[in-house]
Amino acid sequence: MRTQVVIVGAGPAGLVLGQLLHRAGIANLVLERHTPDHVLSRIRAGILEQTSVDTLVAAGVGARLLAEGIPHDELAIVHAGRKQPLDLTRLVGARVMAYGQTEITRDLMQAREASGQETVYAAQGVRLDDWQDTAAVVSWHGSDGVRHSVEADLIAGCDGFHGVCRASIPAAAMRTFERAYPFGWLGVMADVPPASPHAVVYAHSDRGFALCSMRSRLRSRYYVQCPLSDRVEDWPDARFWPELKARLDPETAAAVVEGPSIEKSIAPLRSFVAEPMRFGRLFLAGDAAHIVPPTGAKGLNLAISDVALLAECIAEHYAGGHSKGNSVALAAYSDRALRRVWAVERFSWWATSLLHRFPEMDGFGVRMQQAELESLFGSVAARTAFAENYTGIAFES
Ligand code: FAS
Ligand code: PHB
Repeated sequence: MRTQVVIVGAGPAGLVLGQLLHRAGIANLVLERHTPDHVLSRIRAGILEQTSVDTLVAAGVGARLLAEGIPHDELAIVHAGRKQPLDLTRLVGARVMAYGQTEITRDLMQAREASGQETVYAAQGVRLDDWQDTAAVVSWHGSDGVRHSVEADLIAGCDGFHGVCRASIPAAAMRTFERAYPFGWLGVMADVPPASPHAVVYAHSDRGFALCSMRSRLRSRYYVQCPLSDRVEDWPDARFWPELKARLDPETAAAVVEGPSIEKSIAPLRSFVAEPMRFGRLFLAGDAAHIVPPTGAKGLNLAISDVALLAECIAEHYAGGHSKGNSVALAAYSDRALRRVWAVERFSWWATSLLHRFPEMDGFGVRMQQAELESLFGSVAARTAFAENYTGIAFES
């Protein structure tokens, strides 16, 4: 088999890249280790920046998003039982869109199938046989039990944090940076009207962080900070609902509609970056290259901005008549992507440090957190800076 670009991973990064390359007339093959149903069963992100919406619309997969997505012109921050609205459109002239990552993935899968592009699901044992300067070769075991191989000009590693692509790179060729947080997020989905249908609510409380979001006007998404040692079984609904409300301001708590959880999971929080994001003919994008704690609602948005840039560099590469992996456009990808990655890592780390209760935090640290929150409540400039980062920094990468 031969193609121009092999994409490892059919999450949002891989599928958006595949769609953008297809629209640029660049042949690509997607290899995914799970089945489509398994990929769609994962509950992940829910908030899109405007630039992500624009990228999806430009990729030709924005119709349902524009019809069903719920615009949020504001968000709210709760501290010491008080709620401070941040009017995003008034502060920075931008807003975000509530639309689940699962639905984005579904739209992308349908578009890919409709355009007749090839996707190999249940590809086991994907291996990068060559990704240096001479050639790019990837192999895998198909569901037919046969080992298949494909030669390409380029490989896009869109296979997430636990994928094979970054793991294939010799440690000496890469620098990694990491911060693990001493707590996790318990996420709960329930088919009840959201407590705050027009704004994501981020709550700091002595009991720990809580977040109120949604997937539709009839489906709510909530999170509470929990110890890393907790398991889902430790959080029956009877414990979750009163604990969520205890961490909110009275108005939002009163608006919470309880109901049976339809999904419950605990995710650890981490900040991680691998540098550079390019090795020979292998280009990393999305969670394969970096992870942010979900506090800033950035993981999915950063993955989409990575592949929007990568698709632009690849299109420029081929427009210059190149087929090998050596062109100015491709050489610029990693540095351009990393400038945005680090800006988003900073905001996500800062928002996580601001809003969570750190078990080991000393009295000074607690006072610093309180002072930072008070400055958000008291300063339009502080809220403007928060809003600018939350809605997506305009970026000349
Ligand atoms: P993904 O991990 O989504 O996709 C990688 C794909 O590669 C997967 O389908 C995987 O099966 C496949 N793959 C892996 N190894 C492979 C191999 N060896 N061969 C072939 N395929 C392979 N972000 C937010 O903005 N808000 C949130 O609330 C939020 N919540 C999250 C909760 C959890 C539990 C997790 C893990 C992440 C969350 N994120 C959130 C971040 C998340 O949305 C990611 O940023 C987003 O999925 C990144 O997309 P991808 O880079 O495509 O990686
Ligand atoms: C979500 O809706 O899942 C969500 C919203 C905002 C975040 C994280 C997750 O910061």
